[in-house]
Amino acid sequence: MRYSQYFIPTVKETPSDAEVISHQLMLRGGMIRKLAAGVYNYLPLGLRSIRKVENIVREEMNRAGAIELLMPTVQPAELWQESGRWEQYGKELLRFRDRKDTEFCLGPTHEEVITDLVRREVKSYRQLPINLYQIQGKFRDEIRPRFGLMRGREFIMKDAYSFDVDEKAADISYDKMYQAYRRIFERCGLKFRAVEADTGSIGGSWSHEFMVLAESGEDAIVSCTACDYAANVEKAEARQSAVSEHADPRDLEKVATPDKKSIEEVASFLAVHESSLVKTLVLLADNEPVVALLRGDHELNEIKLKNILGCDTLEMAGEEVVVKVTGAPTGFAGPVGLKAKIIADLAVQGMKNFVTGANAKDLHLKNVNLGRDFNVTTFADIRNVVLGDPCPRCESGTLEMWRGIEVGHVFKLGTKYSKAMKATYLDADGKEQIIFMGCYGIGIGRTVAACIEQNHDENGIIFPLPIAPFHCIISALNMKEDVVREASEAIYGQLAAAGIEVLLDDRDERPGFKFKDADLIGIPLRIVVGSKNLADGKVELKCRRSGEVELLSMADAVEKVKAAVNTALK
Ligand code: 9G3
Repeated sequence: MRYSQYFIPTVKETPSDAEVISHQLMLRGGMIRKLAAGVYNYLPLGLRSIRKVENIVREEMNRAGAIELLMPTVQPAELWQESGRWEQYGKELLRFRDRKDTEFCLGPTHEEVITDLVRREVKSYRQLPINLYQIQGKFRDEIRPRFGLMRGREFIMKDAYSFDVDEKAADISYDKMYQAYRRIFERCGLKFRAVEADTGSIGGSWSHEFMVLAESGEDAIVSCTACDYAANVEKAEARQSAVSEHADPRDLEKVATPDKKSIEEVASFLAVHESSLVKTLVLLADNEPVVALLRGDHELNEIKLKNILGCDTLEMAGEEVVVKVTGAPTGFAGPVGLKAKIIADLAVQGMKNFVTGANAKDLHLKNVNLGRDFNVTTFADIRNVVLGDPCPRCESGTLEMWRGIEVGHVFKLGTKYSKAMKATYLDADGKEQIIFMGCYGIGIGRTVAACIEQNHDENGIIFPLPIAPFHCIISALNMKEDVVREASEAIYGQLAAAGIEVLLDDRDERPGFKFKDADLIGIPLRIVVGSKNLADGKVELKCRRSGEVELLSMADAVEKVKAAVNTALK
């Protein structure tokens, strides 16, 4: 490809509305252009990387025995009404009516569509297992699309769905996908971790997220220093600290805490550590008040609490509900004398003589003790784990914290959709059985963006070769000079003939301008052709990642590029 006849609108200045480096570099590198909030044009360079990721995904999905198909983007509302999800989702599901006033939505995912297809076409156990996948545009009307392709509204997803005779077989399908995902992200040159994750609104029994480790990641994950346990903080288990305090219960004592509401204010006012306070949170679970107790220095994990309560909605109660439930304004709530359902975190179980609100304005209680002063409905793990917590899986490790970008998510769905939509098969005895499902997603654009988050420097992108838009760029310093033009064309022809993806920068621009563009768009290998070095029969070969520069004969430079590409793609 010749740069002068291609379309790579690079820009020098950093766009103001791009907050993360991958968004900045994809705009500056002429890879994407925004059409509307969260809706992007994939320009030629961006599309080449997108297609590379898609092809790696396709190869590994096919290798795992999955079969590619393509479902429509437009989905009839009635399928979502059958699965019960039409009412479950709000504005994030973009709905519209066709000319006959029939309701549709733009597909944010395809569980309903694929289950409808399979319930019509699969009748016998002989047709199972089957794993069908597609690579296709999705639309989710995010309230705050941002970070470029990392959180778009329209985005390309590979979504796969497995169908099995029973849970045991479904576990095998799940594991095949889990292994395929590891190969995919390894081949994309990413540093990633698979972490235990919450199944969220999708339902189902179990899920793992594939997280690319990056400081700009929106997700918080933990991993053990000793074993291979890793989890999204939403799900990471906090093991109860075995030790419980051995102090004898002291007499309950009211203490004035004028206008001291927050944990920090009360702790410092009473000159005690936050961990000897118990915070009392009032929430509404399906609009019913519920009280959560946590040690003062711990944070409530609302996803854990929601899963334990089994409620559809859970939110912090407003001031008027706090006053109604506790008799006091926010900041002075406590468990003593409360008539509400109390869920206490496991860490509260071992506490003695702690401080809580007194359910009266400007008053707290000291030396509160479980059993004597109040009772708890349920003890459960409802807190976020923190750095240094003991690992819930092994006896020796502790938890480290990371930020991650979720690029893949695999779910065990069980029979959530097959039951609701009656996707069944006849077993060997002719008995009707419910199909067991799994679903498996990869964000294609997000994978490219995450790769840039992990692979860049102050000059721009440093693409891992397998997903680089081109393998090699030839920076011809002055195509007006015959020797430079002839040498550049010769190298270009030899590389192209060898199947190397090569971009010849034949523009009439100054060398420095070309070098800046080459560094910005992150092509892994660069050959510089200039008359000075040519006089010695040499060209310059530069590796974008290491910065290493070699002076070589043209023939050696071509051989080195071919070898480097073959090694990287092996
Ligand atoms: C919706 C909207 C947004 C959604 C969903 C439905 C996320 C929804 C979860 C999944 C689960 C898996 C198959 C591929 C892998 C992920 N956001 N999810 O179901 F209507 Cl508006 O999509 N689906």
